[in-house]
Amino acid sequence: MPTLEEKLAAQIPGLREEIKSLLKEHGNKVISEVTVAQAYGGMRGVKALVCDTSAVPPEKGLLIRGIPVAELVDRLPEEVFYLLLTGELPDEEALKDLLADLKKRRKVPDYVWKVLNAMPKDSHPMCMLDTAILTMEKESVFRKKYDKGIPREDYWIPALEDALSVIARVPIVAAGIYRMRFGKGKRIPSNPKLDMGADYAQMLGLKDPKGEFAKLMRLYLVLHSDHESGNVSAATTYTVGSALSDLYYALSAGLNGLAGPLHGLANQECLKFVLDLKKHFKGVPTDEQLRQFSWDWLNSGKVIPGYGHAVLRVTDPRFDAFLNFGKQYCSNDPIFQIVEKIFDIVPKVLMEQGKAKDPWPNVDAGSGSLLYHYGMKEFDYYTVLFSVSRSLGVCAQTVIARAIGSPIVRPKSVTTSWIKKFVTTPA
Ligand code: HAX
Repeated sequence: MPTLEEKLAAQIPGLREEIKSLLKEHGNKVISEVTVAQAYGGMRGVKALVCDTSAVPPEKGLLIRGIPVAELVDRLPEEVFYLLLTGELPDEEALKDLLADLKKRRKVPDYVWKVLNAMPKDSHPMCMLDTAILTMEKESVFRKKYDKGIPREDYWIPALEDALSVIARVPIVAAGIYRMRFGKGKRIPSNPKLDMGADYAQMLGLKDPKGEFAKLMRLYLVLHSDHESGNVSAATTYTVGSALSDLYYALSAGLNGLAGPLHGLANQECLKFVLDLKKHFKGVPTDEQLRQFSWDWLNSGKVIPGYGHAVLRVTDPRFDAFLNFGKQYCSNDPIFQIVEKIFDIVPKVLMEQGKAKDPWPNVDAGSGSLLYHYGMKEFDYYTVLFSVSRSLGVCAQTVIARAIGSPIVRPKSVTTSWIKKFVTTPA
């Protein structure tokens, strides 16, 4: 049975060959054009990146290596990481190997805790996480090998080393931040008997008598793991990595992007919206009350958090997965009931308003209510959970980028006066 590294070593030459011949035969084919609106508009819709780990067809939502995410909801995050990297789900033995390898790497250097302890007590947990990851940069095997002059075709090997170590360490750091930042008491050590999701859940230290929170953590880590490579966190990780900055630099940078309210931070804003509703109406609002509240919210110039997406044009299947979890485990919780009601009413309001291209819920619309249900009430922490999961996808993407020798990212910018001249010059 080949190890993960051996498996990749066997796949990579074929992948390189495939890309080489595509470039040789079709390198000049145009796959996208850029309009003036797109140049000013966040490059929305411009096809200028290649991502093989996952795809997001607007009418289907997330496919990980071609598999709809709805079919992966009962898998372990480790299985999904293997899938992201290799394109195949691991068999029993490969999974056993990967679990054992990751468990061996569950060690966070002591200096990380010292740095975190020295930070202001009111630092945002995302700032703490990104600082901790960056602080560990000196552990990078990639940088050490690069400094020694490793050949370019072997870059992916130390990148894989870094990826595995990062993935093993990030949940420990993230759980430590939760306990430290929110006064939850001493850190809880990692339990080598547990898989990543269950271990993360127990290190957070929330009561979980029925093991439901551990299940939620596994699901959470699977659902947020990857979403193509054009989103802010993945594109940033990719860009920084393309300069051959190692994974600690690249991941920390990418997760800084996840900390923004239009990206990962939206999940905390969503729950705030739900709780505001509950407070305002002293419980679950009626349909009409919610409709009016949503209109007032929109008319005051705010966006409805958790709704809309830059790519999707259907209900996010990741939202569906959280909704199904909620229906199974916490259907009596009024907070969850409000999430269900918002799903009934808000898309109609957004369609009536006619601005949002996608009136449907995205991944963030429901997850916070589930976390709240299990006692995680510190909104500021929610994006850290997202980050632990997103690390799986962007680490896999980075290994592949090094394997196929992705060059430094360097698109061309133009000035507004260049555009003015261009659009007024007769063709
Ligand atoms: N509520 C109100 N208005 C919305 C809206 C919403 N949920 N979603 C989009 N719109 C508005 C936009 O603000 C924009 O208005 P202006 O023309 O006045 O600027 C218009 O509809 C067109 O926007 P769009 O093309 O449909 O959306 P974008 O691709 O520009 O933006 C966003 C996509 C996700 C940022 C956007 O839908 C939004 O702000 N949603 C709410 C925040 C949110 O849920 N973010 C999480 C996204 C998922 C994610 O990445 N998680 O990490």
